Amino acid sequence: MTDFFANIAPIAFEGADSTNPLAFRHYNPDEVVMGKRMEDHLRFAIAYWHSFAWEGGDPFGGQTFERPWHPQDQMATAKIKADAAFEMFDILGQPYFCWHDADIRPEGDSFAESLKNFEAVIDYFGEKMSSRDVKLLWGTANMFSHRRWMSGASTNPDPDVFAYSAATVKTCMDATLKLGGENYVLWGGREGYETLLNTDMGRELDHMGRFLNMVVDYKHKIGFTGTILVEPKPQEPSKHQYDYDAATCFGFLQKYGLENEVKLNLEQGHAILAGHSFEHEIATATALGVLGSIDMNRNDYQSGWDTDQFPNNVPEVALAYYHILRDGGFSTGGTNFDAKLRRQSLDAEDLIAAHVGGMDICARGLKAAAAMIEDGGLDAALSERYAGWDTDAGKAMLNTDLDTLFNQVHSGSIAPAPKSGRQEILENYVNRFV
Ligand code: 3MF
Ligand code: MG
Repeated sequence: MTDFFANIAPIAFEGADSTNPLAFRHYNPDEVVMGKRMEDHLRFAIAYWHSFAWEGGDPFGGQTFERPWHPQDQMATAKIKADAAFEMFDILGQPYFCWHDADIRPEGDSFAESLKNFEAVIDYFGEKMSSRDVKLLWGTANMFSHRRWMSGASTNPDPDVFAYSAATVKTCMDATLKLGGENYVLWGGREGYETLLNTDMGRELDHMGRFLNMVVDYKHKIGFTGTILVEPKPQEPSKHQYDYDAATCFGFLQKYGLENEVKLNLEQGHAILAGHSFEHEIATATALGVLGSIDMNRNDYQSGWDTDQFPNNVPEVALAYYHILRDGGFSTGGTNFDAKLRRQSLDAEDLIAAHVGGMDICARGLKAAAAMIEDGGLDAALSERYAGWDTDAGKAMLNTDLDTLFNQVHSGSIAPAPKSGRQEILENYVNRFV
């Protein structure tokens, strides 16, 4: 037991009129939305990475937070960190959490010592999970912080780092399986380059494709039935990352024969960095059949950095869940908060309030998305806009050739008549629900 959250009671649903800052006003886990409990739709996860491992630093200044689990380079404090994390899970009642290996264990002096530390913490998690409902959404390896990864993990010019990456991912997949994790994530922050002057891009892409095939082979070998997820991001920390966005990732998966084995973990902030909206990335993944899970943390539209803020924009969140629900909702995936406090938000209460607010915004977005689907206005507008393709003439156009279409157009039997896209009317429609 720690006393970090000592004065904070478990968060309850109090309804939309509540003025209690530490209550849910929209997230009511048992409320049924489109035939399913809200908790089962949203599948919230808390990320160890930002909520417990990050210490409040930015490029201009170091640690601002003082936590009972600092300094984080010892096994004793790793356990205190785990105690505090599970205390927060008890307070928030979210169904999942997730980690990088480096978030949860101190780095050792050797691979074997790091692994020993990691396995001890995984066992400690296992004990804590056995007396609670909280589950593991995904595990992942941090292959971007330590200096060994500075030139990449699987794309490193040094084959020894490729081997070290393989060994690291094996241990993280083993731990994910041991804790009953439902997905395994790979995010390639250093899988990219700073300058093409020293980079053989074709070779690096082939190595990354081979590496991901080894990951998939290992998944089958150990009987891991969860989903392997790749998380796109265009840049930061690398100047250019190979997993740029959803479409780029799909092309990569296809080239290396993995499009039926690997899905995507999409993050709102990464979508913004790539010059897309979150719903663009989700709609791309659903169109290509590779939507896996989401990181629901937004970027600041002015700073241009990956600021990883908790969500607070209902219309944006509603449109994201609209596309997720239209795809049938999550299967193994969920809504992870890969989000951090602002570095001036020092208190335990800030950490709880941030998650409460994020969960509530998502619940409002989900309800708005479900209401739009149940009303059917956007679907009806789509059906009307594409109605021509449901006619016999429309269907025939996809099964003919340029000459035939030329003759029809040239003879005047086909003559396009532009119709309104009705964008403002549809934006006003969405506004009724958010
Ligand atoms: C970076 C991220 C990553 C991933 C993930 C797996 C370090 O911008 O979003 O966080 O979400 O946690 O490494
Ligand atoms: Mg992320």
